[in-house]
Formats: sequence, structure tokens, C-alpha cells
Amino acid sequence: MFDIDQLRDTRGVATAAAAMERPAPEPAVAETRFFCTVTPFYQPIVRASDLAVTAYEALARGPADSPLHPARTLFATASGLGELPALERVCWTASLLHARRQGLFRRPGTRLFLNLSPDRIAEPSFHEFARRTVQEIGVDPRRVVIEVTEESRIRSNPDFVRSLMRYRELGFGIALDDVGTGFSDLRVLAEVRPDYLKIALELVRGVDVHPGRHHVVGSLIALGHAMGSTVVVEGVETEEELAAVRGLGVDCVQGHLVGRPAAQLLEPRMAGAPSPPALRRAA
Ligand SMILES: [Ca+2]
Repeated sequence: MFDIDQLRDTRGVATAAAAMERPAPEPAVAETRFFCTVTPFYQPIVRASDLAVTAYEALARGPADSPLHPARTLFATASGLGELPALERVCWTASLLHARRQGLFRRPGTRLFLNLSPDRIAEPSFHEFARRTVQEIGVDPRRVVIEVTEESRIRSNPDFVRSLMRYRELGFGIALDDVGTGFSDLRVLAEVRPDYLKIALELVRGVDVHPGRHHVVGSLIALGHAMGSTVVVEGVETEEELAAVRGLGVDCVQGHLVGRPAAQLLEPRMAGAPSPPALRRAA
């Protein structure tokens, strides 16, 4: 079992933010606690045609060399302690601050994808928190895309889509995550009409050799395009999978082949991929 003190940071976010972003008195940012326990990692999302980075997805990690380092353990522990609302605020803020510090928002058009649970999206106070944090950190919300998953919780909340649309009104982009697994409820897809549709890695694995997956991924890409969404496939690990999804007309790709999650904003050729010929071109 982990002690709550492992999750809490006594220094607080104001100290950390001030150290990183001096001078930065950031009232909304300061609402978040145990800031320093979270290290945001960033995984590139690249354009399928030329592998140029178009965005990064922020993925939270707990303190290095601690049992809380894996995201799954970090979130499960926070959930068990009733600290999930606080942890999600920390992840949101830390991901924005570290991304800005590394110059993500100085790269023209590059976006930051942030994961949020349906519970947080439906929480009225988080909407105001999100608005204030981007304003105080100095990020245009149009450069931020909110990734939503966990379809069962969305279905159980009839007001969810309305809550989500309030984020779009602030300028945030909306991505539906894990499409093809959780988001089999196409009604949600139809109502949200996401800016980005992210096809689940379970469907992408072996898409080059599995006729069923090939058909389903192709259909989801066509569906996304018909709705005006940019389609991203996740979990691309081989050149054959990359070639297959390119052939199906996907817009963007994410996965270990083109970039692993890292604390720094990596370009694909630097991202620890096994330098396949498709990527060597950029070296
Ligand atoms: Ca995600």
C-alpha cells in the first residue's frame, strides 16, 4: 500500500510553477496539489504522409524510481484515496506548464492532447479551472485538444455531451479516444462530432495481416472523414502497420514506431524507434 504522503507534495504547485515560469503568480494553477509528484511524458502524433509532428499527447507518470511511476498505478492509487479530481488537475496543469516551457506552443500549429475523464468533464468547477489555467499559463485553448475515453461513464451521464460542448465553446479541440473499443456507441460519436477520432491500438495491431481489422479500421477512417474529423491511429509498431494505415488514408499516426513517450518533446527520428527506412529519410 502507498501512503497518501507519496502522492501529496508539500511544496505545492505555486512553488514549482514559480521556479519554472518565473515570475508566475498563478492563482488557478496554485489550486492544484502534489504538483511535483507528476512528470508529464509526451508522445508525438505525426502526420501519416511525411511523419512531421503535428501534436503531442501528454501522459502522466509518477515520481521516477517509485512504485507510483507507472500511470496505471498512479491513477489507481489516487482513485483509491479519493484523490482523482486533484490528480487530474495536477496532470492538466503540469502537462501545460512543461509543454510551454519546452516551447511546444512556439512551434506553429503544434497541438497538445490532454486526457480527461468524463467525470472531470462533467464537473462544473473543472470547466472554470481549465479556462483559468490556460489563460494564466498563456496558452491559446485552440492549441489544446481534450481526449475523452471511458464510454460507459459517458453513456451513464445524459448531460455529458452538453458538458463537453462547453469546452469546445472555450476553443478546445475534442478527441474521442480508443474508438473501436469503448466508443462502440456510435450515438456518442454522432453527437460529439469530434475534431479528432483516435482508433484504438487493439484494432491497429496486425492491421496489415488481419483482414477483419483492416476492414474495421478502414471503415472507421472513412466514418471519421465523413464527419469532418482528423483520424489518428494509435499503437503503430511496425512498418507494415504504418504502410497499411497509410494505404487506408489515415491522417495521423501515434505509436512506438514513430515515437515513444518521453519527458522531452522528441522528434520521431530521435524518439527511440528502431530507425526503420521510413524514418531514416528524416535523419
Ligand atoms: Ca489517450
